[in-house]
Amino acid sequence: MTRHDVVATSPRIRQTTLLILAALLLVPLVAAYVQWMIAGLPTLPVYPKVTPDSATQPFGFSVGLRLTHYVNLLFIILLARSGLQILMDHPRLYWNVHCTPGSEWIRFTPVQVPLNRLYTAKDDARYLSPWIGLPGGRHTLGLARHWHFVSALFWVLNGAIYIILLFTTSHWRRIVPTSWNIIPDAWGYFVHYATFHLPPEPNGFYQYNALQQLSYFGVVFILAPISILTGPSMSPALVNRFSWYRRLPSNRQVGRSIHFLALCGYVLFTIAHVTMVFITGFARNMNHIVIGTDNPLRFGMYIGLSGLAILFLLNVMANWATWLFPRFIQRAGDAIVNPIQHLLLDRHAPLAQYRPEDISPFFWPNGKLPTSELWKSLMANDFRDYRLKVHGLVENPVDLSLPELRQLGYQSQITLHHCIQGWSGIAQWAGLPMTELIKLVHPKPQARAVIFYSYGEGLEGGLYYDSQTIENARRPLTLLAYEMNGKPLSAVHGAPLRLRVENQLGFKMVKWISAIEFAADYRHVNEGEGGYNSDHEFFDTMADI
Ligand SMILES: Nc1nc2c(c(=O)[nH]1)N[C@H]1C(S)=C(S)[C@@H](COP(=O)(O)O)O[C@H]1N2
Ligand SMILES: [Mo]
Repeated sequence: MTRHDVVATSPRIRQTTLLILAALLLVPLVAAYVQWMIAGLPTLPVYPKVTPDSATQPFGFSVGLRLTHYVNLLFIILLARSGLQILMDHPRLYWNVHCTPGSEWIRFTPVQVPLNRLYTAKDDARYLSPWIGLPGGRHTLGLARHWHFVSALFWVLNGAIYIILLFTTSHWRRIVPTSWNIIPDAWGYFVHYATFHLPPEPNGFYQYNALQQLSYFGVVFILAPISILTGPSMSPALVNRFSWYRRLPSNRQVGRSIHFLALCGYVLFTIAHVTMVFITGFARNMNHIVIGTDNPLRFGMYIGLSGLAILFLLNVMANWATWLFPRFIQRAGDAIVNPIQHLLLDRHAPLAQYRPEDISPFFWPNGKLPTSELWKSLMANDFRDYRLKVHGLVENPVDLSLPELRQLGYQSQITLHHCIQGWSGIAQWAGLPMTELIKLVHPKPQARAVIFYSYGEGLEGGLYYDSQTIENARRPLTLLAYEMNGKPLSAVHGAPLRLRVENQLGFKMVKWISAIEFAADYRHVNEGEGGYNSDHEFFDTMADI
């Protein structure tokens, strides 16, 4: 960055947000100290000493609970690592849907966005060490997403098994509070811990202390559902169809920010949880959760530590496999996730439209401006010589000028754009609905894919392209746009013609379109994955989330 850059300045973390987050942690701490100094330590409930014979409540840890606890740890680690990798592709979090540079509440990059030269969202992506990120590196978001979605599915499945085990036995009583007394009791424990007074602990094999029970309950029944609900709030197919879902977290960026804060919640919980497991009798606690026995021998500890070593190895292998066999990871991810996307997301036509006052003041640009002489000379002449070539499996191949495209039909829409990297923006787009073009060219019945070719190159060279299913191409909001926010499309945003497919992520919306091909499938184009980013960056072939 040069000294003369005009930049959108923002602090690393916004002061109000920092104060709120700090207050959430500090207020209870200060309150605990004040109470201790004025009134002394609160009295704690007395938990009677229990043995297997005298127990009146469910106790112990069944094989199922111990296994789901372990599997949960595996997937939550994979989710956290791949999630951080995704975050670093647009290392800024916002409370507003427009993602205007400078308006973020936190950024994980030292870069201030320059406003006086072309700086794309791709330029803004950061490198992440493979020790933290899965798979690590820069521009590896596509592969991280495969890990994230597959892990999310297995994590939810594992969680469902755990919940079923909990409620089909009476073990739910161990973590679901049944009396409001839990709140003052938990506070009593908190005052003890916060002021470094270790209270006598009940044996966790039979009973948890109040604070312990409340935090387990919070993680399982509050934090996990928050993660599960905020994830899909980032799906264009879902929120551009069912606007009520988007309004739940108020907007995509609120959903994304909360999704991240939930991760912070798991990390804080894990630190506290592991610390307590250590200081309240490590060997006995490990026997409880690893082998299900209640004694102070070290057997469970050794097996448990080996289990952790296996988790570490699995993570190393995940990184290694991703760097060595990225195409395999992409195929496996698609094979597992695409049928679910198909079932839940892809069948719905997007509907959501916005009001003119919702239009974003700034719209992040992406991609590389075309460098070809052809495009430059077309541009210099205001695209008067531009011809859109439509060919392939059609009865009536055509070559259309911009005025001819205008005559074929006109539609204007104000919609929310979702970039795979995480940013969003609202803009008005106008142009020719794809359905009108389809009527004109008459695709043959074998035509299932519509491939859009660009004048521009992708990041690693070679022409950019992407494809749509013919179903998506026929949807009412699918548009060949030549206008943005009431003006002819600018060079940066795709002049003279770009695609809008509102149930898909931005990378499918080819800018600087040169030609459209109707085909049976997309296998014959370049690497055969359906688009430049799927060829080069292993992006999913379906982009509904
Ligand atoms: N030709 C071409 N089209 C492209 C891209 C590109 O790199 N080249 N990037 C895509 C991505 S990732 C996004 S998010 C949108 C961004 O559109 P915008 O630059 O108008 O915001 O364009 C899409 N179309
Ligand atoms: Mo994007």
